[in-house]
Amino acid sequence: MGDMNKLIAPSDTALAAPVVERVETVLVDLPTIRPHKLSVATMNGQTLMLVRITCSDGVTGVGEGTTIGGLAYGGESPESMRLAIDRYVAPLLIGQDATRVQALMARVGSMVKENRFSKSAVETALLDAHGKRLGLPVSELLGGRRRDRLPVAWTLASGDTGRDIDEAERMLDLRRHRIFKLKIGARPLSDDIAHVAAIKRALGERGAVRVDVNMAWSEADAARGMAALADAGCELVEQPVAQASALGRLVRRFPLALMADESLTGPDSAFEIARVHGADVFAVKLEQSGGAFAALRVAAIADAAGIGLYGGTMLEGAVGTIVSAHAFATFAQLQWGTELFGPLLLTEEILREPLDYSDFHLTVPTGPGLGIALDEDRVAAFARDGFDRKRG
Ligand code: MUC
Ligand code: MG
Repeated sequence: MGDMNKLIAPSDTALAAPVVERVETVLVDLPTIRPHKLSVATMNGQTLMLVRITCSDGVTGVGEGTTIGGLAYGGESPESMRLAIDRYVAPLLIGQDATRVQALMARVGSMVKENRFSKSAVETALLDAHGKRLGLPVSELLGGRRRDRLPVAWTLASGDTGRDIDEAERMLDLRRHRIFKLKIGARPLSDDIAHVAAIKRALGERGAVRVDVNMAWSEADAARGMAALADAGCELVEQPVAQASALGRLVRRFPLALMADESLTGPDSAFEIARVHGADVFAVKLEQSGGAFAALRVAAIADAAGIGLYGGTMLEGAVGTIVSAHAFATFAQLQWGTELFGPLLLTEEILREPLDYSDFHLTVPTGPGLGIALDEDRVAAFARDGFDRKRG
């Protein structure tokens, strides 16, 4: 009888769910392969804010937050993410059931407003840990993958037309990218149009050309610019203006697609844009959405509204890129491919096994969790201070 009781009533320890034990953050500064020029900033490097979560069952998970040009792109910076997580998010996680990722993120959401990038990083670490615990890739935790490989665009942003053409030719030769996104908006409109037209002329049918203005144009500039871009053979313009209402007035007036990026800040804004059909395409970004689950909701809204989908990037390193890949692999539609090239813009490899970019695609890892392993020595070599630093 005693033995029987043991079988049906295992010890408390065996029943107890693993809890979050430790949350650590680190800033990792990595150089870019060349200056990356956007209308909002010129990047010579990227800072990865990495978060590592250790659970009571010994499982760890890693997440990442990045921004573009510090605070030039949005309201969070790598430093502010670290502070938000160390000071406000970590105490909400410690001691909580690590297997209930959505419930845990809802708890964080109720106590921490905004800070979508920080939340995305933390959610990634929880998903990585839980996937490892269950022996499942993150894509399976997000509903199940529909594809194993994702088309990846490359961004031409050297600031020089000839150099951009050479770079595009190299990418075509390598069979790494055949979709090119050009960063424009910093120069006079006519210079930008000449730049785009020259690149499209050089590539012809071998490469698709799209542009990202990062909100730099007025509505009047955008109307002139979009007409000229369409004539130059550009197939899509991303966020030419800041206001979502102006996007809505520009959409479908010109024979090229209009994509929302900065205006998309999660499911609420996605619903608002979809309600007025204010874009042809959504650039879904996990960080901007507030995490992978929120990004799935943005994608579902787009699907319901007949809006196309594109897998965007915040120029993340390997960790942020791969959680995005897991999420995009589950999307019902991914009509415009992705731009998950972030790790390729960095000079340094921080993974034990590099990601597989080949034949114009990124392969989504199949191992448990994110399916990648950090090279801790490389991370330590580029860390401003280590994961294990003591803070006052
Ligand atoms: C953005 O605005 O889309 C994506 C590619 C790139 O070069 O910058 C990012 C940000
Ligand atoms: Mg953009």
